[in-house]
Amino acid sequence: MTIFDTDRSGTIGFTEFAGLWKYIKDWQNVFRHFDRDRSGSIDGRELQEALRQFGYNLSPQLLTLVEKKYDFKGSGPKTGVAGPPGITFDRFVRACVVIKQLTEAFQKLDTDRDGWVQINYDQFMNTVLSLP
Ligand SMILES: [Ca+2]
Ligand SMILES: [Ca+2]
Repeated sequence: MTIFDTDRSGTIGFTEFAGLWKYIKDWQNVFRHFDRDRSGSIDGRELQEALRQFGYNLSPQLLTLVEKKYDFKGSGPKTGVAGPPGITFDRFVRACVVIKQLTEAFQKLDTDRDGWVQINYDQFMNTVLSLP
């Protein structure tokens, strides 16, 4: 919840709660917007369209990886719960937030903006572990 705790007080106050509520409402609108077939979940094509509009040009392989990682079926057979195929609302939000944070982490390292970074083990671990 650290992203909503804007004053870093460790708790979520009323204004932060209002911000969180608006944030969720916004995400619900985003989710509904990209759920073109109104299935209640985001499939591969819908995901591609959403990420493209957010400005993330992921390769087809990466899109498949994201889809697999956040697809309900990807949660493993041990849950035994049947859900709609595709990415549900909370997973969609998580996927978008993670892609945003990873992209920003990369861009911070790619200071000359050529799409390449050279980092050592320390920097790699530091980058990955600083992500929430
Ligand atoms: Ca859908
Ligand atoms: Ca670079």
